[in-house]
Amino acid sequence: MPSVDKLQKEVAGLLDGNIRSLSRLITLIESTPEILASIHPKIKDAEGKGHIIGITGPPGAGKSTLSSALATLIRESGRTVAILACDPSSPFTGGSVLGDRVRMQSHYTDPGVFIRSISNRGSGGGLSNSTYGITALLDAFGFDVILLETVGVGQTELDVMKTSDTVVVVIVPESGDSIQTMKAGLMEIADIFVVNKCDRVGADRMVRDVRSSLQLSDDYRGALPPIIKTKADSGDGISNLLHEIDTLHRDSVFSSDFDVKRSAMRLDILRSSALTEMEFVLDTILKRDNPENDPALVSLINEVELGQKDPITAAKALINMIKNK
Ligand SMILES: Nc1nc2c(ncn2[C@@H]2O[C@H](COP(=O)(O)OP(=O)(O)OP(=O)(O)O)[C@@H](O)[C@H]2O)c(=O)[nH]1
Ligand SMILES: [Mg+2]
Repeated sequence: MPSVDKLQKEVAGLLDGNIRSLSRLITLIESTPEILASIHPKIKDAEGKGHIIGITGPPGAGKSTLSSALATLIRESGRTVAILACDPSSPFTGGSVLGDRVRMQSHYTDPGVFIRSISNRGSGGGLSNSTYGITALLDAFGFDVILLETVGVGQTELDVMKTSDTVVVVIVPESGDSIQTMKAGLMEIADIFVVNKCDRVGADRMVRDVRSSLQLSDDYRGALPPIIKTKADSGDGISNLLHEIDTLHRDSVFSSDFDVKRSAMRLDILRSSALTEMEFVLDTILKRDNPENDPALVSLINEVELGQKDPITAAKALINMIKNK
């Protein structure tokens, strides 16, 4: 843990536009997400101006290529952009690091583009907690757009995507099973679908498949989310994609959906963080030799272990004990 003085100095640096302070604070949050408690009060007034765009989809779908191409157009429109890749196997940390260096190379000398990767060090909620904190830093620093890239469709990725204002789900013509995968949760959170690698056969069929799945889904009684074809490595379709992203965002800010969504997002993160915390508390007190357990708790645990009390009833008693502590 850094000293309070050092932390305050870095936060002041961040608010002053010092990129090194930003980088150091990101490193601190990545290793110790709890540090956000001391940082947040100082940055909260600077937050809420950046547009957070989540980009997710199966491995190798072209998410990094797409992020890089989007970043180029975002810069051309005069805005600054941060790209945060959230995954251990992601470009900047994983196997495709070389390829990604090449893809992102054009941005390295541009101070208006910030690129960083973070990995899932902790367990259960670790990545989404640190992503939330880091996104808050990038937002407070003043980036106009923050691109969050995650790979896959697991719970962690879904949690990370929930910290975004606009979610883009990227699939490719050959990912035949991705429609199935989307049903596992991605479909509900997608604001825009991208069929990338549309130079390959089957792109139009994939667009039709996505559309018919959406039409069958209960989640989209109104307008269907846009489905956009891109060829990220040549830049085809990217301006169309950015136009849709910007339009959705503008409408959402205009109709105040944006604030509603951000509030819901914060409550959602509160819930998942509280669950993680609760699990930690339970794991601690259910250690039978925990010296801090009071006698009533010790005997409750013993009774369950010996089969004298049913675990379901005991769980309610246990929660009451925690509540009354
Ligand atoms: N043919 C074709 N190849 C593409 C296209 N877009 C990206 N690629 C290639 O697809 C490969 C994977 O691209 P990435 O951008 O690394 O994909 P990713 O989804 O970020 O990959 P992970 O982060 O490893 O999941 C690279 O070789 C890209 O050059 C496209 O539109 N068409
Ligand atoms: Mg990638």
